[in-house]
Amino acid sequence: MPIRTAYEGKVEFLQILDENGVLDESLAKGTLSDDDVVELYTYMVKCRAVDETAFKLQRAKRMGTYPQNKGQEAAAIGSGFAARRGVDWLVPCYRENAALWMHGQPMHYVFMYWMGDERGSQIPEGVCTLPLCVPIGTQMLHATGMAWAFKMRKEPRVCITYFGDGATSEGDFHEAMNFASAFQVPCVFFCQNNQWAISVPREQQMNSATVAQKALAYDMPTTQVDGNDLFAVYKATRDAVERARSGGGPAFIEAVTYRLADHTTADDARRYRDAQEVDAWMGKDPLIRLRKYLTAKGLWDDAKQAAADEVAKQTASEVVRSAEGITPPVATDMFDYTFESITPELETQRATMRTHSLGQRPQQAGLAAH
Ligand SMILES: Cc1ncc(C[n+]2csc(CCOP(=O)(O)OP(=O)(O)O)c2C)c(N)n1
Ligand SMILES: [Mg+2]
Repeated sequence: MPIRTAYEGKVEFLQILDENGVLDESLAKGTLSDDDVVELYTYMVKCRAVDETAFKLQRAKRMGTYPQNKGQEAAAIGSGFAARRGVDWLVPCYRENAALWMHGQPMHYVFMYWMGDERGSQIPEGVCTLPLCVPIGTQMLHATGMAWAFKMRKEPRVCITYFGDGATSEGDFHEAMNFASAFQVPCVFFCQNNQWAISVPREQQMNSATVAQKALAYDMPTTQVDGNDLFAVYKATRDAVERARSGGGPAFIEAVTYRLADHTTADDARRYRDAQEVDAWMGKDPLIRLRKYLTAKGLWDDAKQAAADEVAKQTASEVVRSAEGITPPVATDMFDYTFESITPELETQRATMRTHSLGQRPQQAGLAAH
């Protein structure tokens, strides 16, 4: 009996705007208008400035820790722009701030979150974004469940869930993918493959040539895009979102990008990354190529850049003012709003801010003794 092929799969790679700012006009047709690109580039400049400001705040001890989004702005902005604000839900990790802000999450909430203020996880009425998710991979299951609800309720909504390359090594990822595929829910799985999971390079993390091919196992439409190319990210995400909205089920997108900064402010990537590798990716920066493209088209010049930089600087200052201007939460809130009634041991802890078990002195926790 002849052996026949039981399954064959392939993964396509989409790039529309190359590193030199040269656009493939035929692939770009029907994607972003000139006005869109100018608006999104200006927004990208703003998001980069806010990101750099968060880094400086942490170094000045005014923020606990912060994972920079630097270098991954096209992935966040191109995908966020493909989703309908107030209709579709964004279910993030922590490296797509620009998408959340685009959908109405106040910028300073993200700062508050990283300053340790839980109120930074609030979602204003009408904003369809979930809070940042630090436990790697858990949010994909939430997104799948939400998308299942949309399907059952016959609501024309779609979820986009964001995660890193490292997250695809988690069991949660595979459970979410399998469920989404088996139930054909309207969920777009958007992987920001930034080449590193803290200090583990992608090649050590997995033996797959691409992340996108993992979706073949779940029979999901899947594609790999240049994640630093706004046009390619937008086109792939828009196609996936609109297919899901019209009942076509889930889809997978691997955005090939790079984490230009450290993993978080608690990391020093120079200890494990080659400076040449970082330099090479600096040249693929999404802001640089978009500026080149706009300049060559006569849509951008130095004066416009200076104006955009100024607006970005002002926005960053306002974000800091708002995040630091809010009255800090009271430390006893964790007792008052967690338990209906507290035990005598907790009552003592509430009064002294120390636990007997650890023999902790209040000063160690940076608190004044009662
Ligand atoms: C469940 C879980 N395991 C481990 C960690 C520790 N951790 C934090 S970030 C990270 C790497 C994530 O890499 P990736 O998914 O590629 O995202 P990136 O940080 O590169 O954007 C790990 C292992 C965690 N936060 N949650
Ligand atoms: Mg990663």
